[in-house]
Amino acid sequence: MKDLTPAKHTLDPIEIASRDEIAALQLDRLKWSLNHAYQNVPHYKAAFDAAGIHPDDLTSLSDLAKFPFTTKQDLRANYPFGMFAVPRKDVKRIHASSGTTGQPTVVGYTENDLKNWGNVVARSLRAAGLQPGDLLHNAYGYGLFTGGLGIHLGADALGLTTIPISGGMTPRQVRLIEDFKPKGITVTPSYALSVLDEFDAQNLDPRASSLEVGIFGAEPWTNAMRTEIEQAFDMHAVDIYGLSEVIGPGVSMECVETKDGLHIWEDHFFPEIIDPNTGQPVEDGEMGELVFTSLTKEAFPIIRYRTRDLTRLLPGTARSMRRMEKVTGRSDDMIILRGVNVFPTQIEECLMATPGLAPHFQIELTKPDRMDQMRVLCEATNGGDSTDAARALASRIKQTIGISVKVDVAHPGSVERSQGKAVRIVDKR
Ligand code: DLL
Repeated sequence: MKDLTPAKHTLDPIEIASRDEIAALQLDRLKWSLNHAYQNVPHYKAAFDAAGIHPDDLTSLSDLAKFPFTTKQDLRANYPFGMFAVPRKDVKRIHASSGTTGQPTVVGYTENDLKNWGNVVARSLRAAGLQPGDLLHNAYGYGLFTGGLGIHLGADALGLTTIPISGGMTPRQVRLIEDFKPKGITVTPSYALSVLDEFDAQNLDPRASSLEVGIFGAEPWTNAMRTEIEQAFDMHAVDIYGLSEVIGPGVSMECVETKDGLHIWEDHFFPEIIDPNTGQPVEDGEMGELVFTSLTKEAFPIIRYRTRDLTRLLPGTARSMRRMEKVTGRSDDMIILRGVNVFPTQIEECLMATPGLAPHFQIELTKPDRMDQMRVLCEATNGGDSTDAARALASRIKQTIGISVKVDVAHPGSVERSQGKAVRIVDKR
């Protein structure tokens, strides 16, 4: 793999500014953002008033903890445009979550917001090792989902040549990678595995492809999966995180030279970690739920948004801005199996460590005889002995996570393939 470390002089100065400089900028912007939300969004005025707090009460960054949280329910209650802080005509773009778990969540962007979004995504793509003039194969879905168009904005801002292929039509993905020879690919890790299968199906060697870096996000994935993908494609694999409510992709990004967690672009998004049960902020380094406050957003300011993503904050390394550890999972995706908390990422780790198994899997939950049961459905790599592999995975899960599960190793191609975000859990209880 080539060294893709970006030259220092190409970074935004704030990426490597001192912590004091960053904190001063954050405090200024936080005051603006709280005022902007309070004055222009009835929900925030009502919520702050009910909590007996006013934007002027904030004199230090830690005062933010006195302000109320915003949840997905608040956004739903204000569907569709009730959380906008500017007149509708000043909103230049609308995106929305898929709404698979209920009413879609609608978000909006002013022209300035789109510019800032482009800049943080450009910063992210640069951190991945891309430079102006490079070719990018963008396989995140285009549409209401923020992935495709968000990456596209950043690619334009950085000066890349973008192939807006979107997700799906996997044979064509491989064909265009072969013909156009992109340097980077932006895609969910699970769909990257489908693309990888297609290379095999077409008898092509993915390691011989032009790809030098893959920028993976929109769903949890493990370091074990990183190793698998890096080896399969002979390219770097880095993590990009974001969510529609905060902006979309480009909230935080892993640097290709360190791959040690994701630097949060703290000049635009202020992070906190809270204990999900008490709502109290915890110290940096402690695990908990990630909470974000936007510092510059005009159309859709978001104050203390509970992401439900679990991670911890770590000090800066390749950049001064703090890092978040790879997301373990969403609190909604935590399975409680006979009293033990389990995340799909833990199953992924066990699976990747078991020889003879392909990286595709799905978890099925059932409740025969009023006892929760978990079945892991996965696939053998070609020619492997599936009985041995199933036994090995079940025993690894028992040893490392402490739960008994049933493992079914099926033929290659039996586990449902993802074209975007993978569905890891099928709950039949
Ligand atoms: O998934 C934005 C995005 C697009 C990020 C492309 C990265 C790349 P939503 O559809 O609103 O936005 O889903 C946001 O996806 O709260 C996390 O639970 C999960 N997620 C996003 N990135 C990561 C990641 C986009 N790198 C939700 N690791 C978030 C783990 C992630 N989970």
